[in-house]
Amino acid sequence: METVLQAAVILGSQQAIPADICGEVDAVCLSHAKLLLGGEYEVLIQETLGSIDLLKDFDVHGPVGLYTHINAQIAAYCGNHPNSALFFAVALLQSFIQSNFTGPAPACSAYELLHCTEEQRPIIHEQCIALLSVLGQPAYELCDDAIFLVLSLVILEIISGQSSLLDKQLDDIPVMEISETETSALVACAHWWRARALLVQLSLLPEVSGPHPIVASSIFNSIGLVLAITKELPDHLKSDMENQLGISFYLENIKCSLATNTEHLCLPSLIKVQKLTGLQFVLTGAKAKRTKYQQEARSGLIILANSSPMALGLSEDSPSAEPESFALESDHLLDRPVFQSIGDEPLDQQIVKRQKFDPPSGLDDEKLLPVALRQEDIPLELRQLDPNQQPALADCDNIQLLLRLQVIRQTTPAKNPIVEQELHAIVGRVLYQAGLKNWTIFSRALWERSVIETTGAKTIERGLLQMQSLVEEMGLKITTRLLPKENGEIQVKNTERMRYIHQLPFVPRWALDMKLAEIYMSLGILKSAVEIYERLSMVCEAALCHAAVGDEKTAEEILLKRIQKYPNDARALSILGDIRQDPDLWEKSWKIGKYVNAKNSLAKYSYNPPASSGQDKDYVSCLRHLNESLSLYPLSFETWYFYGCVGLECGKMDLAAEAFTRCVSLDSTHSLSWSNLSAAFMEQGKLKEAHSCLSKATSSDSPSNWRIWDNYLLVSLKLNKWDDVLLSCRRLVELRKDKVGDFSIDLPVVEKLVELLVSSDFPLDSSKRLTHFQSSCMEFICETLPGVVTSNSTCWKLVAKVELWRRRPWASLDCFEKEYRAMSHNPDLEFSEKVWNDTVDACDDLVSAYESLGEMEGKHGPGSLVCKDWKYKARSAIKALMSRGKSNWEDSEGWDRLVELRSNL
Ligand SMILES: *[C@@H]1O[C@H](CO)[C@@H](O)[C@H](O)[C@H]1NC(C)=O
Ligand SMILES: *[C@@H]1O[C@H](CO)[C@@H](O)[C@H](O)[C@H]1NC(C)=O
Ligand SMILES: *[C@@H]1O[C@H](CO)[C@@H](O)[C@H](O)[C@H]1NC(C)=O
Ligand SMILES: CC(=O)N[C@H]1CO[C@H](CO)[C@@H](O)[C@@H]1O
Ligand SMILES: CC(=O)N[C@H]1CO[C@H](CO)[C@@H](O)[C@@H]1O
Ligand SMILES: CC(=O)N[C@H]1CO[C@H](CO)[C@@H](O)[C@@H]1O
Repeated sequence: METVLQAAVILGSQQAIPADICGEVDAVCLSHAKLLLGGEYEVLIQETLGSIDLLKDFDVHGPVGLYTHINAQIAAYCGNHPNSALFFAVALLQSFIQSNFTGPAPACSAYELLHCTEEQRPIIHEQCIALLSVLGQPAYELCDDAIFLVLSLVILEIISGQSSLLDKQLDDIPVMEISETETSALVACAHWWRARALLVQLSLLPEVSGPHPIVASSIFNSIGLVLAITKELPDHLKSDMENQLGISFYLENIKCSLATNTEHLCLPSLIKVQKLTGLQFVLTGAKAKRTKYQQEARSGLIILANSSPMALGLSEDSPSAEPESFALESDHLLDRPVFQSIGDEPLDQQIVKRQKFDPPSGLDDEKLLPVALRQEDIPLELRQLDPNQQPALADCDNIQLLLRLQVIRQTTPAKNPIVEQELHAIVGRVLYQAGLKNWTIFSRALWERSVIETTGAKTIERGLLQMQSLVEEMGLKITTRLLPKENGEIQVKNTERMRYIHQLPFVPRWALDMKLAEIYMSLGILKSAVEIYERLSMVCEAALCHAAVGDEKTAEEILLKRIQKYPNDARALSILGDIRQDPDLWEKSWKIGKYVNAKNSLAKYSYNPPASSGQDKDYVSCLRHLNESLSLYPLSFETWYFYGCVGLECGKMDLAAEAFTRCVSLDSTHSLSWSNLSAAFMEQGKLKEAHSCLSKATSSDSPSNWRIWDNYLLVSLKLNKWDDVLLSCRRLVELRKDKVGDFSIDLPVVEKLVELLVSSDFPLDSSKRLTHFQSSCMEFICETLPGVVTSNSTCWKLVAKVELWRRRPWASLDCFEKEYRAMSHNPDLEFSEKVWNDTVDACDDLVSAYESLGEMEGKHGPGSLVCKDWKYKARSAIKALMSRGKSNWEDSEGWDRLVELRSNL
């Protein structure tokens, strides 16, 4: 029965505890669950600490000593009271999040609750930071109450029965096995919370690294997790809980992919969660006036969206303190567009292209952003919405939209104006909706909006202003109000601020500041950026700022100071190595902290040593470094890609194939990886595999890369896959026709295609249809080709051949006429005997064509002829050519041929 409580706590929803359950569950558990859901973490922590004296007899023995001590003190409690221990861990984690992510600041600090002495505090804090550090990267030192996160992680490791990631014995990356039937609900809940806690820990690191992302994502990839919990629920609650937990699970799965930089894996989960909540939405064009001052409506984008009644039913009980309603229009900060005519604005071609629309109509909802090109493509329910007064969305649907926004941002190149417009449309849908605003969702949407605005030249100032005031607001030093006002007595409660914190990407308070600093940097405002980094004690980032503007000296100085004070900061060492290009520093960084980027830098150095080092390119060391880096952190797409390219380059095809296979499993839309993978397969003689990779490559993210199509052509040719040969020919002509003219055609291939086509039967009987190959080959040869190749006689002959096969002798004759015309207009005719010879050939061809085709049945059916006066036309062609060649070629062999032709007629 306690499972009901655990599930409710995972959902963060009071509603999820049925009223009639009170008599059936342990009273302590129930009261703990209520404390958690009421945001009273401190009370729960204090109560639990009453029964375990955590830091009793604690003597300082370094980080591992602290870990061992805590572990020993708490293990028995976890064994005897697993439910309470889990609630305790949750309270610790939530309390940590409240202090560092959401606020408001809790009334007393962790050390007060733990009764630490003044002398103990800084030492314990330092040791906790060391425990939370990962592969040479220190966790963020200024975070508050780090001990809470450590405690929480320890307890969760114990309950879920997993080996610890805190005491750094990382030989094998543990793989999670969660099974619907074998795993108990309690352990499943502990896994779930542990994954959340690991993501919190990751957000304290400058770069994603280590086994933590792998453990967290293996938990969020086990769908058994939800079923392991629900199997222990009373029957009447099962299906409803399964649905709610499922929604949360997929949202968190997406959040986890985003946090671990594996955002390309998000789409399937986004689709699943959309199906679960029944969200309907679509992006379409609209006319809109953006500001009060704008006279004319311009075309823009809008998201139309609607939640299902079921999802709306899931939204929380009404918030205890209603945020005061406030004017979104508050002038220059938040002007809101007014929409007119929806769906009949032509969408920008680029948006259409980005979506890679195959059929020109209809709605494909398995995309990140389903697009409706025309009004009739918009689902009926959405078409009926008032675009300026769209209904409130369920919270889970707002979150989905914000997650999609993040996925789009992380998977598209920065500063693409089309993408910015799409993101604007998403944020707009979340911000401008009827009804009350949820603090977390609304403040996140405001933040996203200011991030987008800082990327546009026109809106950058406004964006910065918004961003600054949001940052101050989160620090509770308010100047310009953006968020709902917290009137003295009615504060936004911590529970409301904490709601959905595990579904939305984590943005710790300092991350807001960091983003601001990043934007200052991108604008070249070095001073403000450095100021922020210094205030946040982010020495490496400050150094990188200096280095970025060419001031290596200052960068080195501050790094050296840092290393002097913290000799174990492997990241600082490695960054100093990057600035000095000094392999010794990287080696040292690897030795003391196994900092993965140090290995990557070493690999780059071996691959491309500077001339001054006197060393040669060293593939063996390069591959060795990359191998070691990847063994510790196998989620890095860039590292696998580099590994694969080096492998290809030095002929290690097995290695390259493995590397690029990993690349495409991390990002299945990366066409260069597919193409390189196929290259490795080709070398291994695996033609079929190579072909299927290329077929993936051609349908992925850069369909306009002609090299890939060229390779596809070659492989398809070898495998006699004529449909694909044809397809690649067509694409190649399209891609290259503007650039290299006639040379975009591979004639021998076209010849093969023609041979194949004319050896098949042309359906005479009108009831028989052309095969796909026949019709598209015909179109290519008879329509595309003549458009790009105008003066190549071989080519014209091929077209003529196909026209004849199609029983269109008149069109065939046309080809010969065009060929001859093109050749005889060559200005070199007078000077070059080669051209003269070729033109005589063309004339010969034309005359034979007149002879053989002229008397056939013409295009107007029985009684008509292809060319009634063919003899006359043939003669005049010969005559015209002779008159042009008279002065120069009268005694050439070509001339004699013309004379002969004339007399034969
Ligand atoms: C690194 O090399 C070892 C030994 O050759 C091999 O077993 C392992 O698979 C390699 N690791 C990677 C990530 O390629
Ligand atoms: C036609 O093009 C092919 C291939 O591009 C070339 O080999 C051939 O010489 C060309 N013929 C003429 C007459 O230009
Ligand atoms: C033109 O054709 C004749 C034979 O028909 C040949 O002897 C002559 O070398 C050719 N000239 C050139 C430049 O190809
Ligand atoms: C670095 C940082 O922003 N730390 C903050 C964590 O949260 C506490 C209280 O909520 C703030 O006082 C700290 O400044
Ligand atoms: C947790 C919370 O505050 N939920 C609220 C979010 O906003 C909707 C209205 O838009 C309220 O009904 C929820 O109670
Ligand atoms: C054979 C092949 O396609 N190699 C490519 C692999 O990827 C690198 C980097 O993008 C290209 O430069 C190679 O041409």
